[in-house]
Amino acid sequence: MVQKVIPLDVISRVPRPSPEQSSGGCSSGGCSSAVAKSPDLPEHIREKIKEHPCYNEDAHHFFSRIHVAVAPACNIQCNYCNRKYDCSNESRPGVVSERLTPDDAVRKVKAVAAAMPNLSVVGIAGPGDALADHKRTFETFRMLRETMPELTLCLSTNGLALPDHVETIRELGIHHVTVTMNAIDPEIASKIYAWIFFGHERRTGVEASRILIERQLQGISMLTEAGVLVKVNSVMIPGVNDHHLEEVNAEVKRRGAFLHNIMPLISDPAHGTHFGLTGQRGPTPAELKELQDHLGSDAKLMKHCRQCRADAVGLLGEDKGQEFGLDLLPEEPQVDGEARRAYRAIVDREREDRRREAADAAAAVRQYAPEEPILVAITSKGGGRVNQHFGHAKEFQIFEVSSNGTRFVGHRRADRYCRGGEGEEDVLDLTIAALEGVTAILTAKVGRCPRQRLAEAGFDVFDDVGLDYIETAIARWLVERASEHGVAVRSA
Ligand code: CLF
Ligand code: SF4
Repeated sequence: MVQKVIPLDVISRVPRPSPEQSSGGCSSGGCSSAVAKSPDLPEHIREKIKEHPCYNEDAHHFFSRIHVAVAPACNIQCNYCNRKYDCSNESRPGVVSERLTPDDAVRKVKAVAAAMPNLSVVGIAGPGDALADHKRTFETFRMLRETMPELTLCLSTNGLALPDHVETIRELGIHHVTVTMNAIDPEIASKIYAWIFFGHERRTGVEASRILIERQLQGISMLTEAGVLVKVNSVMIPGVNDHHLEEVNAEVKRRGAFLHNIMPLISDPAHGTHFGLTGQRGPTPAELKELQDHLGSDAKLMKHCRQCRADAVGLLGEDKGQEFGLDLLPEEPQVDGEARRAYRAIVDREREDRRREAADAAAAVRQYAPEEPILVAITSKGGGRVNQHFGHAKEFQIFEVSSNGTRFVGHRRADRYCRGGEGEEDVLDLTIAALEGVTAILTAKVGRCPRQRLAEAGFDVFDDVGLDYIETAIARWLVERASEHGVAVRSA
């Protein structure tokens, strides 16, 4: 019963014609990751990232990942982590609901693949370090490789043990490895790490940081030489390493890293971390964007990371983990290969369709967008479309729009405004604050009350988008704005 399991709510829409103004002309003004879209990307790498939601921004609209929490131990102590919480490398702080044995992990992956044909990647990202107890990690990957070879395997590590395991990573066909690296200067790193456990002893201070950095850099070089795609995650910590991340970016690129993901420090005293308890703040969205803009388009930056939990399930930004607790899983989940193939065929058509519409939309953007960039917030539950109601959004995708084109620049978290049919006014205040600097909100639908409050706060709210692709919706809004407000039309 293919139709029952394909997540049509993600990819379906109300068909409507393109606006007359947006047809004709062509540009690369689409919103996908610049790295994934590079024409220089060899075909075998393009194939490796086609369905990886983290390595390819375009893929994250369509494909899901599951993290299996089989790795509770850690061999270092980061000042932004409390062991009672998820690994901050790859997750937002919050307890992992269940720690899994390798057998449990395989059963859970099968159950998720049976229910979600868009599942493409299995990651091990904690809740500790995936290589601190490498046996559990590799046993899980080995069993998955045998039982579900179509899934992409992905590993995340702090890098301390990495050089010892590159050969096994290569043997197991793990093509994607993330190394969290916050500094290449041991003095700076010593402000981020309390200790490391190496050579059968605990080490601290600059010496510990020097060892960690050497091992991280060595591991990155070994992986890239072995043909593994490496993503480097760095936590941006204002006043500690923010001005140093440009050097980190240059060094990891020199060693062949495919992507660099700069994530904001999450620092809440309630999480009990060293940074949280000592008042170290995280960067604002504007500070993060300023750094990303400063690094420029050659920096190979990932901008769509959601800092997910170590037991996350689903599209990036959503978490269906609660639906797949061990006690809810069938003993023998049956994966429907036909449903998986059918979903991919639909996605191929959708991607082609979106590419075409984005090219049309780019002409309208060139014509109607202001020269100075503005920020537009989108509500989406996947498929690259504006297909989520404002009241259901827990995050907004942010696009920068100017006469030069449209580009994805990140996301802002919010809380759900609509609860049980009622709007939460306090939540709306927080959302308004989170969307600071944004000009317009494009959404599938918004109620009368929140629309009014948002308008009073200065946002242009537009919900006449008919579940359009994001690029088309932005073009439609620009055209509408031009006709309503008499914005000057520039020649294309
Ligand atoms: Fe997981 Fe990480 Fe693999 Fe992705 S997450 S192990 S690379 S499959 Fe992705 Fe989550 Fe960001 Fe990580 S959004 S925290 S970058
Ligand atoms: Fe925590 Fe991960 Fe750092 Fe270990 S590597 S201390 S689990 S954030």
